[in-house]
Amino acid sequence: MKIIMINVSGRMSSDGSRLIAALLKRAGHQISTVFLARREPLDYAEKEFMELDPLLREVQLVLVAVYTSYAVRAEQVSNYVHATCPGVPVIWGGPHCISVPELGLAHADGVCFSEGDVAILDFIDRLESGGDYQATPNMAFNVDGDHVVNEALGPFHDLDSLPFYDYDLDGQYLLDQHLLPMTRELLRSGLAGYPFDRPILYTVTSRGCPHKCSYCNNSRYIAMFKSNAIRTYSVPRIIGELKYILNTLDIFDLVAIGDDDFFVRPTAEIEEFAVRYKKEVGLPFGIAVSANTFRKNKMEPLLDAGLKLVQMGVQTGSQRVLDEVFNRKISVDSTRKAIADMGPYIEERGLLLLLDFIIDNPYETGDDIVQTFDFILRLPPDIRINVFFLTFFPGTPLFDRALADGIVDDMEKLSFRFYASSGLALRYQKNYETLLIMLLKRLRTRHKKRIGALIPAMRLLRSGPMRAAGSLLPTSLCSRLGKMLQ
Ligand code: B12
Ligand code: SF4
Repeated sequence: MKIIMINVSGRMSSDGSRLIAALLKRAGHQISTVFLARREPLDYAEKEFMELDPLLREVQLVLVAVYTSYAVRAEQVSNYVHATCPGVPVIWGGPHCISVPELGLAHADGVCFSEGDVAILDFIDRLESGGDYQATPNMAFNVDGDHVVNEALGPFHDLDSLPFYDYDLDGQYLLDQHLLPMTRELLRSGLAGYPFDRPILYTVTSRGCPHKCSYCNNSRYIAMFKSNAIRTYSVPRIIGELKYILNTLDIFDLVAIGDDDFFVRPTAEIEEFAVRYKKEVGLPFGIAVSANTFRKNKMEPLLDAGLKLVQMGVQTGSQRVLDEVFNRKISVDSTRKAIADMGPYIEERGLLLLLDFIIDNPYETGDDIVQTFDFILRLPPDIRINVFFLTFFPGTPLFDRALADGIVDDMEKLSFRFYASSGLALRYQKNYETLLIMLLKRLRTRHKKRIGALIPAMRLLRSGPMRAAGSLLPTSLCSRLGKMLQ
């Protein structure tokens, strides 16, 4: 079958859509992939979609890979396909469809609401053979306005059986004003990103997570299967894939392992990975870890193998918010301890430690926010911080809570804002304490060397009298200042 995969997320992702494309190729289908990979503006003009016409003319199936933040774009391109290619099914998949299948069904003929590895092949087999494709497990369909939601298959376990991500540039395109055949140069600049601004090869070597954070998409798997079973790729499979991609495309400067928590693996496996990675891959690499699973004996072999970046979620300095709002069973104290344990590696081994925080959370009090400020204030200057804005992703328990509390509207597209800073204003916490965090983040980023000298002034700013005075600032001014500080 001739298929087009349209990935609407603002980057040339290395996610499930490349895997689905690889699975389809292995099954003998012809698939081209178009990345709508510009970050902003979100909207695409009809003139731009018209560039897809030569590809669309040939295909029998259109797949759209959707993240919630880009759902508007998926809607636009799906409307265009429906209008120009009547009868060609448009099927959505990806995190947004796992979050809220019913939202996808308003614009697509069908959605894949769980893992797609088995479902997509099953669906196409049924479609080609004239079978009942609308009964495909893991998928839901729009049948004359009614939603047919089929059974969910259990978690997919045999990760090693999956093909490598599709990095064959032949048949891949970038759509940004014009349809451009993908080249090494386009991919290289598209994949150059934070924090090093160098091209990063993202990979994911596991699925599942032991936690149940209320703001995370993982909650959908928990709702379906009661837990989000951890499954890992074997070390030979990981190394095999990295070698394959890096040998095919020598454009990457760094490998980033996107697993929610690389340290869910046993120490022996991490040691095996470190030895083989150093010998057979050798590029500097990054991982994400959690304070709960952090162990020095897991770090050290990896540092020896070229580990240069560790990302860890702190989210808030308030234990109350972790417990009562985020349902995140990771204590502030254990997070502090893991950070302290990693401290020496920063100077001795050139490690960049990147900590994630979430601000603009309407469920935080001024005192909660100040606890986050204090947490950041105590961090050594060499630690980099990311300050994200809380996004209520539909399908998560926190979204449901915010909906019940009237904080978000059911379909409000702005609720799905980008959680990284992107010129968006503060929405919920237009107050002095939040401005303090934003100011501190800015000073740490721009005046790293002088941050030590600025700490007494920052302490003064967070003192009771200053907070009392700050509480008199009008929200409109806080909002404007917040924008300036981004
Ligand atoms: C690693 C990671 C990143 C990395 C790398 C992403 C990448 N791989 O390119 C970085 C840091 C760059 C990143 C960035 C972002 N991320 Co991120 N990321 C992840 C993480 C931890 C793993 C993603 C992954 O590769 N999973 C493994 C693959 C196999 O799973 P998958 O992509 O879901 O694919 C399966 C199914 O969805 C389905 N499928 C996927 N695509 C399609 C398409 C079709 C047509 C079909 C039928 C099926 C199908 O089949 C696949 C195989 O079973 C997830 C959390 C998670 N555990 O999934 C968050 C997650 C996906 N990220 C999220 C977000 C919000 C983002 C950002 C939008 C943040 C931002 N605002 O900037 C950006 C944008 C990403 C983008 N691609 O544009 C959210 C998405 C929530 C949502 N409802 O959309 C998640 C779920 C985390 C969360 N908060 O809950 N991310
Ligand atoms: S630890 Fe990360 S991936 Fe796991 S549930 Fe929490 S936010 Fe989601």
